[in-house]
Amino acid sequence: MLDWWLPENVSTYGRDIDWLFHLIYYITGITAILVFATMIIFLVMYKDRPGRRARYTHGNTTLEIVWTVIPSLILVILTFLSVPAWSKIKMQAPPPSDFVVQVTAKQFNWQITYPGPDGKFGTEDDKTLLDEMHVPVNKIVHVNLKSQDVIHSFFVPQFRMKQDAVPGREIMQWFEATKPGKYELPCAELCGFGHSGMRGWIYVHTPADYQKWAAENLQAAAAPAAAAADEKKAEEKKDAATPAAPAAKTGGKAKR
Ligand SMILES: [Cu+2]
Repeated sequence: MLDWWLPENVSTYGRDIDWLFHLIYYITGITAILVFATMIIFLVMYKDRPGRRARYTHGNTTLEIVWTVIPSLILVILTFLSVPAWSKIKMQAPPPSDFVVQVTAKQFNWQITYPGPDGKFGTEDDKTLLDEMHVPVNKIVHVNLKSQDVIHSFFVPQFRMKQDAVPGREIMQWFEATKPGKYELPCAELCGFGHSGMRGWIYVHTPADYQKWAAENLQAAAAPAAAAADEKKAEEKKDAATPAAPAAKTGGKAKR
């Protein structure tokens, strides 16, 4: 019923999060209505009338116990209801996958590193993109999240995914997107003066489109020299056409 309220869910575990969100929303919504209705009724009931005198009252101990115990119970129940979703998304080891991307947050960009043709990180052929990630649809993607400076937060609203990037730690997260498209990746942690401009995009491709993109952008080092040169030319043309691309490339190369 509240689905219009949230961004479209394109993640396999999004429903679990949305269900909790809606439950909490209904509980707080009903509580707010009850509190405001009582307040308005009391405003009318106890308003100043000729001949009525103000009277000191201590309160009602039974009522106070009731309205302390009920919210406490609701919080405990909510905790237990959240456990399955949180353990599936955050606590258990993520489902195995051969698709791993390294994300290093810095003021004020997302550096997205692919292992390159050798499948290993920290080698010559790694490819780093700035503020863009490309993944295939219906594929479990592991994200190794790091930060180079301060605390950032990797947030993809449509994936219902949010995780802080903490300096000195490497945090493994995962997602599986269910629909091709372009999804915003803002930083959700106030990380400095350029925080509001810190955002990237996640491109979810169909498997065929992803293969094509990867062949053009990740496999270049493995291609024979002639093909690589052709590809470079084609890329240069593409770069000239899209002003954002050269910046992304330079950013990636400058890091290595
Ligand atoms: Cu940030």
